[in-house]
Amino acid sequence: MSKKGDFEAVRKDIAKLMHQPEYDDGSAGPVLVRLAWHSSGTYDAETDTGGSNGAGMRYEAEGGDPANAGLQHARVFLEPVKEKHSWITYADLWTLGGIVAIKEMGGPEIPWKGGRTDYVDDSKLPPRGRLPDGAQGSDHLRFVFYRMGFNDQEIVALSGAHNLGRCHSDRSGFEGAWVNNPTRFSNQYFRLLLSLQWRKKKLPNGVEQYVNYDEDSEAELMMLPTDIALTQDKSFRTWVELYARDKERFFEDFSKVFSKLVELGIVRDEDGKVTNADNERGGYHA
Ligand code: DDH
Repeated sequence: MSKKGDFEAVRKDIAKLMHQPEYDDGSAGPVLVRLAWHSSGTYDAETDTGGSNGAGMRYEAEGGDPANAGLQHARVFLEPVKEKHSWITYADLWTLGGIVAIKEMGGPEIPWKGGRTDYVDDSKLPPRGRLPDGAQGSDHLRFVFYRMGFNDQEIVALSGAHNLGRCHSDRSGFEGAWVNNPTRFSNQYFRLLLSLQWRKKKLPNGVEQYVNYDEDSEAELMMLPTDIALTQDKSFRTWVELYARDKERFFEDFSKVFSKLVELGIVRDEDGKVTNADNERGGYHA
């Protein structure tokens, strides 16, 4: 047990659980990043519903959303950290998990503040279907991410998270990794989007994705239809090209936009204290 509010101690313990030789590519990192993103990405700016406050994935309505299949692995990885630092809210732990994982995998430092609540406000619950569907195109990407309050540049920067991890046919129906080293954060995803030849492939389960067919590449890599859409849309493509040639700029922009992602729906006063979290009912005392 650490002192209440000692996020440094929590960060250290999250970093320690990154190495998972029995799991996927040997790291808990990618699935932790996806947990942080799915906790936050249900936000709707217009109705001020969804977002990381409330840690709604603990309950069937949100946790059982097919879009969240597989994220129980991330929650299980983090459980010992919650047991040790019981004062931290799940909403803080799940967002911080992604931030620490990105850093541990060689990515940028991302500003993060605590104070989210675990109190579930029923009027803020997001309906299912708010997260993006990989089978769609650029109109869908804009519909989903504009709703959260992001622009085209931010959509492309955020998509660079697909440098990490893989698709699992038993979770999403898609299969495979985007890059050769999926536990190392870089801009390789953007470089491969532009440099490899991608062709459509129908998997045995009927799901269509893109795979590379270059003879000289090391392994079969994949892209979702939504990833390929970033190269086909003129506005998105400009940013793909920039991030493919300028890794520093990608790291800088990714840091800003991921930080904005995990703050969606969180309101703070000038001292950084969250003003829309009911901490009496679900905050530090939960
Ligand atoms: Fe993603 N993502 N994502 N993604 N994502 C999947 C895996 C991972 C889409 C679909 C999928 C973001 C955006 C999009 C990560 C991070 C982020 C999988 C595979 C699908 C499908 C799941 C599975 O089978 O296990 C789509 C569509 C979009 C979009 O439209 C833009 C964003 C914004 C992020 C982010 O973190 C900022 C990560 C990491 C993974 C790898 C997870 C793992 O277990 O490995």
